[in-house]
Amino acid sequence: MEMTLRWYGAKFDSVTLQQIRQVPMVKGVITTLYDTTPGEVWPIERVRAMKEEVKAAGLRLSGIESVNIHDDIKVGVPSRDKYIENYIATLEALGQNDIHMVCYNFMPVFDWTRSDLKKPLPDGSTALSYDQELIDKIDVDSMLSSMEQKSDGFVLPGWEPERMARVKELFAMYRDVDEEKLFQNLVYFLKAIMPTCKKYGICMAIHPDDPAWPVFNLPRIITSKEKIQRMLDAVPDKENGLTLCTGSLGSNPKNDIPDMIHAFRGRIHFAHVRNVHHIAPGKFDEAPHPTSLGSLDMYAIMKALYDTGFDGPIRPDHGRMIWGEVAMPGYGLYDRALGATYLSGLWEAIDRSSAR
Ligand SMILES: [Mn+2]
Repeated sequence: MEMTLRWYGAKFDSVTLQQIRQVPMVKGVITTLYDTTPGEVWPIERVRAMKEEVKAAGLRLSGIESVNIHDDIKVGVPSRDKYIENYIATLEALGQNDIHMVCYNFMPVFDWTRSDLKKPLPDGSTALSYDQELIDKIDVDSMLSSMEQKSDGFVLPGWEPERMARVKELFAMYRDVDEEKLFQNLVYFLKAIMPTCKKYGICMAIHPDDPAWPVFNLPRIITSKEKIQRMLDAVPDKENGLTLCTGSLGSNPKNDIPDMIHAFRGRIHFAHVRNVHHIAPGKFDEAPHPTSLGSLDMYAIMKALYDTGFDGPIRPDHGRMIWGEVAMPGYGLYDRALGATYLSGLWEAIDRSSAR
């Protein structure tokens, strides 16, 4: 595995590449052209410049999170073919720059949902949290304004203002899209891009839906072992794979994550490893990374990745906001650095005890 941190680019991130370079064991970053919009072709010169910038800081560009998918592809309207062509052109620009992992998601309207971006925890830190009861009580408009108020001026991934301005229109577009239709639209997209992925050795890593159940009556298709297996089987090329996000899958206590890691062996191209604290069904807080502070067995997760020979990029995921840091919710430096160090420590212990 290669330890990485997510980085949004110098214009958008409060964390610098120089800071990331000083986190023990972190060798790479996962980044994106954050100011592009879904459906746009990424200019090859900009991809090259992004790669050079990361390299100049002594780090490797280990993959892209994300190249977002235009809604026309998810909805499956005829104009999708044009946007798929654009997506392929972006993949070519990445492949020509020797970039081989692309994370994306196939969630309608919202990339991820939380009821609170700054829930105070007993230790005085704040964390993202989710409470289905609260979500059921609010309408989409008040959800948008609370996300904006609590994001400290940062643009949240998947909640870009230009996109959110069209939120009613987006809901209308998805009115007739049920789970099956969304699934078929995903398969159509994957089949169309596979030849390009094979040509350049690009592994596509779909991110699970977060949380792992339908929100605001929108369909969710990457939520459980069975559904993920169906997606992998529908397009069996190894380039069609998964981002194993323990926090998203782990929002549902029924998901046995070490078991999934074994089941999807060879198809996991990227790992997001974080802990969640289950409070009640449909209610959880994002927890510090260590096992004893949340509900997931982080040792068993890292052991399963080790035992299945996982060799892709891995990153700690959302961190709490600690030590007075002001950053994009979930993406401060300090708690993620602690997470990277903790996960690297688990890996070292597993590696050394297995070698004997
Ligand atoms: Mn994730």
